[in-house]
Amino acid sequence: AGASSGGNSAYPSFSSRIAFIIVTAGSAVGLGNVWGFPYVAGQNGGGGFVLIYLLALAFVAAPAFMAELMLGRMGKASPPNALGRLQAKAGSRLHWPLVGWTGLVGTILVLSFYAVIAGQAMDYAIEAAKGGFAGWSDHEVQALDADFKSSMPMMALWSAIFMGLTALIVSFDINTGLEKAGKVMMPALLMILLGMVIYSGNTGDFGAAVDFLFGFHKMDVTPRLFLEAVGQAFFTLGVGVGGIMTYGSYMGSNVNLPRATLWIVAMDLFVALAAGLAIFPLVFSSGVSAAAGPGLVFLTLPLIFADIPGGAVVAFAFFLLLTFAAVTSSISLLSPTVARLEEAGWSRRKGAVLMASLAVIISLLTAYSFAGGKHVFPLAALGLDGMTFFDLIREGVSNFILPLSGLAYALMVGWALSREEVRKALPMEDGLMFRLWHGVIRYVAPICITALFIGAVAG
Ligand code: TYR
Repeated sequence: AGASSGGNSAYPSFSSRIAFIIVTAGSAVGLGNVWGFPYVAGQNGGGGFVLIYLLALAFVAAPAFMAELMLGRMGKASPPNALGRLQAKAGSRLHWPLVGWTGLVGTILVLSFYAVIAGQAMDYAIEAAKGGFAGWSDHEVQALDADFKSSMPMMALWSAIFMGLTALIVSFDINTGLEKAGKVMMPALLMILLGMVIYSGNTGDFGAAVDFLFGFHKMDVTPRLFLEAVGQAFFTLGVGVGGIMTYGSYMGSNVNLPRATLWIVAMDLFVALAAGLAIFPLVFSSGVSAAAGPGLVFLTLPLIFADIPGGAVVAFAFFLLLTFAAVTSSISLLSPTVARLEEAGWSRRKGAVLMASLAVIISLLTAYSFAGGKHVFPLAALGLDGMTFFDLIREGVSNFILPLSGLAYALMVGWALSREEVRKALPMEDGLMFRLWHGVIRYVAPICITALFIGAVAG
């Protein structure tokens, strides 16, 4: 059973349009939205960064996301094989499957740090359930974070638990595993998030949060800022590693692809902004720094939960939200390699266990980066001064693998496949919307991504 390498009718498919949208939105909505967006926006000064991020989302990442879904639905196989088929169709001599293989490596790299951070979220959810952070001092909150991050066995254990859960869900067929998980966790996540925004709006400084995220502030516009904004836009949608292509391959021909894309991008953006509006009002009313960095949700939020009314409940809800967001994304990250192994005759269960174990082993590099503190720079010898393995993996994936794959997708869809073929695959009428998107995929996205890299190298 399951996927064979032929594009036959036995190829699995999500059971309905809504199931497809929920599961794929679950993939997009992840740690990148709730943990990543607030801290990256915070570090980069708010408003201006958010504006560039929105532009990058609209003109580069979302059109590329649509292209990736389309490639998946056209290719109906794991990313390397789907792209191999499309290469043949386009009669191209370039090696398209290479982009698929790079993506597969990317999925495991993302999982390797996802597992540690999701593990910390799970650990904190348990801490919150035991009575929250009520009355904790600055020192105690820092000690909790430091305890977690200094203990390799603890991080490895949580990483294994998180990946075990992920592998369990992925080992079922897609309608039982991926779909059920999405249908339970996504609505729960949205409810908890809305509850938090309302709570923060009443308890914290909502005006300051809105001004920070959407107001205009003087800031330095550097190539680095663009790279971060574009990287965040790609990461948040999950474009570029083949998770989306794999979900696209399970998308029925009855799904309106452009409309589904709009829904998913809108939901992803909504969650990122809502996470910002849940976190920053509390940050500003408590006087902690918005630029706290990756520790924002673990170092800063518990301090705030420590002295607000109902803090324990809010804390538990928040870390549960973070965990759900992570799981609905990690199952998408594990799917492409498992699909590829299925094509090689493996069972889903065996494939899921093998790839999850690999992710756990590589996650030790992230754990080591945390345990060694910020001051261990094992890569200095390579000229990557000031970077840990975690930094290297996170930035390497979001700022390089994702945009470069996005560029490859844009060139495949915009230039190598024929315009008619692409239009019929979506399908879209030959109207303004299609022309706009096709123009963006053909010119705007490739030019922006290329300019970005030139800027990053030169700057
Ligand atoms: N989009 C997810 C996030 O924002 C990360 C992710 C990346 C998920 C690629 C899936 C995927 O295939 O956290």
